[in-house]
Amino acid sequence: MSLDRGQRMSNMKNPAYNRVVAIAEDIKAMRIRGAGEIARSAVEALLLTAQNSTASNPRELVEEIENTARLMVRTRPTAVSLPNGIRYVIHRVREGERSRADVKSLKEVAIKACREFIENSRTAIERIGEIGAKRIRDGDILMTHCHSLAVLKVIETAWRQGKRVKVYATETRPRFQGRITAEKLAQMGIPVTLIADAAVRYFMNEVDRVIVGADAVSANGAVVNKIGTSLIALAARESRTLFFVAAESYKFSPETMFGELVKIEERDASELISPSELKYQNISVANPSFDVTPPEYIDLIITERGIIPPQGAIFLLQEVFGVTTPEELEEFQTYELREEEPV
Ligand code: RUB
Repeated sequence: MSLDRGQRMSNMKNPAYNRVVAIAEDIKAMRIRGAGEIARSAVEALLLTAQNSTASNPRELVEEIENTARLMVRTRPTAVSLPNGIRYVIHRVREGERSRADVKSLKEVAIKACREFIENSRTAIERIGEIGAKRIRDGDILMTHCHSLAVLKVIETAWRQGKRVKVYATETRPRFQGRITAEKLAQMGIPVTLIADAAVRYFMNEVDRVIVGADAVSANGAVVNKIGTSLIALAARESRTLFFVAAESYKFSPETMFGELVKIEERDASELISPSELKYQNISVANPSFDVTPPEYIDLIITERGIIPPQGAIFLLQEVFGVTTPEELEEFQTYELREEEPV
């Protein structure tokens, strides 16, 4: 995968190198997926790198960790949780290096930062479950899209509190993550109906609340989530159905405070149709994996710090990432400027 030769050679000395590459490949191939899990796995790769490093001095250790970070940010471009997780660790490691820590204590700094991020991100999901469940009423009919751990936690918590909800889960083509959602809900005994993505408007009048996850939240409160989310938001708005987003604060995109736009991942055409089934050479296939729901279509965003209106995204970003400079953001970004998809 895309490290230059020198970086690769230097990291291959690390006994965990193959495991680190396997994590990157799993993220790319979506065996590891969902913004939260992607971030935790990327930080897990940094943890493995730090734990197994045989670096003889602090600089070598920092370079190894940075190389793993570079490998990770090139896997999937849209989930901002990934660069945010990486920056969390790198920031602390560099601070440690600046304070002239020796290689042993710098290793400890790195390990502590990785564990902290992973632990905090899990606690954040629990908190979102508690906070979000307050906005679910007994008897509510819910609709969700794709497979989001944050959303599942909200529904699970409400259910455990005795709120008898029913859920419509969209299939979520082309990768069918909605089937995972349906299975997870069914395992918890929650009534769930799997529907085609195209059936969303057909059922929308019955629905009390739509709740989806996020891969990125921008400074203006727009939410980037699985392709099809913005169409569901449109249908919800038309029928005056509330539209909620469940997103941990590490999914908020600091770059967007400086005018960057979120990069939308374009996945392989074969996810839609195999080349052998495509009868005419002149049919092109487009497969964007995410879309952008504008803030006007979103009633509230449930974060572990509390519920905010989408217009409050900028304040949360300033609180969480206020000290970060554009230069610091640039280094591990997965973002690029695009004219056609303003966020
Ligand atoms: C997953 C997706 C999820 C968000 C939030 O897309 O769009 O809604 O990532 O998930 P993909 P979570 O399957 O392409 O990764 O709440 O688990 O972080």
